[in-house]
Amino acid sequence: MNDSIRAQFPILHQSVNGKPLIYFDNAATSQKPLAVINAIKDYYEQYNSNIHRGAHHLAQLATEKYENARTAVAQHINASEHEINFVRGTTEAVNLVATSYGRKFIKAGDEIIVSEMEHHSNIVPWQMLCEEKRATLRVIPINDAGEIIFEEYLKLLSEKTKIVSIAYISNAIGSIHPVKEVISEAHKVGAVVFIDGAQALPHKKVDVKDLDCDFLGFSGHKVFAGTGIGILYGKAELLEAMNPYMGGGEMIKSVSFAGTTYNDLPFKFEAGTPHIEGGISLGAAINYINEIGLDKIASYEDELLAYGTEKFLEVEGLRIVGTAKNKASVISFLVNNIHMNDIGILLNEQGIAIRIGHHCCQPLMDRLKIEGTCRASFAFYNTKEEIDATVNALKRIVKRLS
Ligand code: C6P
Repeated sequence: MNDSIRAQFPILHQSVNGKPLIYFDNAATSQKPLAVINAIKDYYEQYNSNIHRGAHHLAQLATEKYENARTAVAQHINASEHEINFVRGTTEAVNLVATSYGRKFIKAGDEIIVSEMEHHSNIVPWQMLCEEKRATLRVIPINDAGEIIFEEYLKLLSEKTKIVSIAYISNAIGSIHPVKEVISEAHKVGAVVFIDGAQALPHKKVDVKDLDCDFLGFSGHKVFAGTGIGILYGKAELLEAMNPYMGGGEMIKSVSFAGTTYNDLPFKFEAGTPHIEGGISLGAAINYINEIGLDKIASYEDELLAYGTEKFLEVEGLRIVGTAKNKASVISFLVNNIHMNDIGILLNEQGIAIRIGHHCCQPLMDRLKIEGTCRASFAFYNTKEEIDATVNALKRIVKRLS
């Protein structure tokens, strides 16, 4: 990747604490290219309006752009437009399915399976559903490298299994799960599968037909779009069978005190005025990454991961947490007995942004018997020079604190 790509991201060209910013917190949220920033700006400067209801020019333009974004997302993941529901993010996507699908189809004694390394947003909604329905949450264990133990998963599956919900890529340690195999095994026992795609969409091509997942959720802000927007994909027949998540405007065909009829997909799940510029920004982001090419992005990030892994291990006492064979561009690490908070603070003093803590994966940290990690997560606009600068800073920190 070259300077012309970095030039598309204005935020990267600044100093923090007198040093050039090195942004390695992409798993938390990614930075936005000019194509996205301008799409949001254009919306407010040229055609801000509510959508789907106005008869006037601005409303028509806003509706067209918003729906074009839905089309871009549908094409990107190989779905149909009516299977693409705009939501606030991955968290809302999981909650929507747990509530709308779960309340209708889960009953006492049923089982829901998640893995030991899920983000809290892919645990808590299922726990809430299990509590309400007296169903049971079962957990796929992981090995020390941070991979799910597939044989153990197979043992958990039974005719009681109704939902399997798993991340494509772990946010905390970067493991890429064999989701296609997870899905096909779940289908053998008649369970539906939710894929948490929050960390996958920014890095790789996700084809819902090829995976045959029943649901997929992801967040716009991790895929170079604005915050507060995300996608829930669901197979049309499942979405049709589910009750609406929220009631209000847009999601109805007609309302009377005798009863209400719901709108067709996808509007049935989109009550109220949506996050219009968010949706438009997501369309712009998807078009942007497709212009670069996800294959190119993925292979460059693999290169960064391989380079970074080798370089980070040069730091005395540094241990990488999460060494799955199949990994995304995330390096979670700890250094001897230096507290992760100290590393985070001292790197920030050098203008280097990483995330520290449990990364909303406390059960994973319990399994690994650690409090948390330092996490450097790379995007395609990062460089090997930034990795070198970070490693040098880490070496200085070790010297100072050991
Ligand atoms: N992970 C991280 O720093 P929302 O907040 O709804 O956009 O995404 C939630 C979420 C769900 N699943 C996975 C795998 C995720 O990584 C995240 C968000 C961020 O790792 C913030 S905790």
